[in-house]
Amino acid sequence: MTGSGETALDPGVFVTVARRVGRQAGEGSLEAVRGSGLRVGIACALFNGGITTRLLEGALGGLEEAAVDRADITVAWVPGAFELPLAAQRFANHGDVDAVVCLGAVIRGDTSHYDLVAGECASGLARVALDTGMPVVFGVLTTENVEQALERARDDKTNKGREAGLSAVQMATTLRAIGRARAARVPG
Ligand code: INI
Repeated sequence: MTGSGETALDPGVFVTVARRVGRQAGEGSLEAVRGSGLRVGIACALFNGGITTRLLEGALGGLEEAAVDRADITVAWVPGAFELPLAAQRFANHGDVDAVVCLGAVIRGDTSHYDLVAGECASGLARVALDTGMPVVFGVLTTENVEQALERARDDKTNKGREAGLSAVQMATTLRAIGRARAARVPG
């Protein structure tokens, strides 16, 4: 999930870093994140719905693994990936959530304006996250063909929706931990 071979994370790094810093914020593994009490919004594109609903299955599975209560999860359907940033912005400003997961599938073989849809979606989601301070996770597949998209939406631990769900919990808890570290430095 976080790489393979030479790019994979060595879990021992957290021990060696701990010896050299005052504090670390956030879990060192997506598998270890815990999200009970967190509220999560999921925006899911209907375009290429055969793929995006597999991502949604993965995301819901990931949130369940992380112990997020189903009552704390809201799913919002949007027409396509282009609309995901606006839904994410609404969740961030008015959705009463701690993190937003955005799910979509933009497939180059199927569209001449692939770059436009994928690019606007990615930059829009990044903008929402930075403008609002809300963790917004990019669970959008951008692939050359349907086969590649299906490969990333399999019913197993490699599902990119699962990774997006766990990443949302990771970011929400890490940002909270950074906030706590800052608060701890304030006298009184
Ligand atoms: N939306 C997607 O989510 N994936 C695509 O591959 C795609 N293609 O092929 O164009 C797509 N287009 C729709 C777009 O996201 C908007 O919903 C539509 O343009 C209305 O604004």
